[in-house]
Amino acid sequence: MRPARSAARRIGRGFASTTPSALCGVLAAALLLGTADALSWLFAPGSSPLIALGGLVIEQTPAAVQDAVIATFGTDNKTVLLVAMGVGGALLAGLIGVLGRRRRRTSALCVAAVGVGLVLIVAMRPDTGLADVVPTLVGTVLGAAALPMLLSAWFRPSQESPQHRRPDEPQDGPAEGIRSRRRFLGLAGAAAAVSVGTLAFGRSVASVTRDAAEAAADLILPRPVRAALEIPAGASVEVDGVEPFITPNDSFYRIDTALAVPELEPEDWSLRIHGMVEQEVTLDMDELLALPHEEHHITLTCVSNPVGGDLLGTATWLGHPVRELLARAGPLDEADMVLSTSIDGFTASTPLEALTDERDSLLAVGMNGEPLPRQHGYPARLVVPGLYGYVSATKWVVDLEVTRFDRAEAYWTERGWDAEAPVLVSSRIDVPRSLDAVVSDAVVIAGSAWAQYDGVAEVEVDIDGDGWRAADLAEEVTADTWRQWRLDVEGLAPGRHSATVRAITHSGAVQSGDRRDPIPNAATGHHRIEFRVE
Ligand SMILES: Nc1nc2c(c(=O)[nH]1)N[C@H]1C(S)=C(S)[C@@H](COP(=O)(O)O)O[C@H]1N2
Ligand SMILES: [Mo]
Repeated sequence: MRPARSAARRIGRGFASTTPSALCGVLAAALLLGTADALSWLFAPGSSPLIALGGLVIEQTPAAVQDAVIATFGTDNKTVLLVAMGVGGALLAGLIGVLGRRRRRTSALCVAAVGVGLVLIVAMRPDTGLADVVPTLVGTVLGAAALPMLLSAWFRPSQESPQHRRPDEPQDGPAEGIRSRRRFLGLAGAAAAVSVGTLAFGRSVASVTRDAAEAAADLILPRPVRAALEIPAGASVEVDGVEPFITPNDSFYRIDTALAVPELEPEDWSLRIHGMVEQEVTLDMDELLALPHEEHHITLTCVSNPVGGDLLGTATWLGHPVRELLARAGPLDEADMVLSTSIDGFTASTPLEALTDERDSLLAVGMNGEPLPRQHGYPARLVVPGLYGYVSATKWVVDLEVTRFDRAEAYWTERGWDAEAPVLVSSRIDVPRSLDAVVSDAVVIAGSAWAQYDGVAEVEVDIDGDGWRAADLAEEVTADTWRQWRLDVEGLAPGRHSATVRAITHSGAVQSGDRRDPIPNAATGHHRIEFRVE
């Protein structure tokens, strides 16, 4: 036999026996996770190992990687995480399956070890009791038991028995081989059906409970003592393709570390204000809603927004001024920071001053006339004009600790981001879209600019590197909101052109053109697009 052919045959045989054993591993893992997921949704809400593992991965992923994922995939970052987890999990499970071809017992132990790891991860989550680990334990027992059975059905009863056959050789000639394959197909089919079925069941129970909870979310918003300014028609430049001034709730960007949105009911909510204060204050939802509420238009921005990106939006927020809440507690003179904590453990460090000065920092319960959507912090969150979300906009907020920057650190600060992060002036071109062909010699270039708390005073556009020209600005609603702008250009010759934008604030800060990554305190650089005139 020629060596090349025998090598090819060996590889072929290797493949033929590796693929089914890897498949056995994947099936056992699916059985483990599917059962655990479904049981958890039925009996111990929030204890799914998938959610716990995802949470851990999010927490442990280096900030630079997270940021790259957020910058590239924006709000889809959670899907990317799930796909990555799926691929990683399938690889590991496949490896365990391949190992199990020769060592059934060891592979079952590996599944059990992975299961115990998952149990520990579930147990590490805040607020877990004994009942929360049961679903994962049950799944683990099933998965560990299923793997050797599947392998035995495909190959032959056991490698650990004293017969000296090649492992992939059926036991008693072709007839036994076929029976064994049938047994395998039956078992594998059952395992696949059970895992897909339970997983789908678990997910649908999850969505039914969520819908029910959403329907039951009957927080009645208080009438504001101070309503938001009416948005003047002049706040829009009336150009198709420019993002509307108010971002609807269902298209508002969402960024957080929560894989499963916390389900916090108003009757279970309370806020504790403590730390360096004269007196601790605790407030439940009825008490909060009875306090005077104000409505303000505020643009919220994510520090991870890349140049030209869309991780920002403007809403009309309804809330009680944080300034007044803090005044009840009486912060001590030495304090300079408030560490806010969410029900899921996320923390943000906000300069005390930004919460006590005259700006409209809110403990918000309403967003665009509705209770906060669950994804955006139901039943209460912070909104602070002029600071990036990660240092101020804690959703599902339940705790405010008055402290000092040299005493406490927040979630993202521990991961390399700046402890303080005021919003940098920035601007974006929405129209034309990059590489659009414009069929006219009267070109409209338009977009938005923002510099919350300072406010946008000027926007300038540079066409083809010919120098900055002043754009027409829409009416300013407040210094805390973004501002639309447009520039009408005539007489551009057919062919390729570029446009670059920059903004200048009321206090004279000019948007920097230096290209810089978002970490540690926001990207800088001018948004530039290219388009064709035809
Ligand atoms: N509990 C909690 N609050 C959070 C976060 C989080 O991960 N967890 N992320 C912050 C970040 S980084 C941003 S940009 C804003 C985004 O708010 P949104 O999702 O309502 O747009 O929420 C902030 N509040
Ligand atoms: Mo963010």
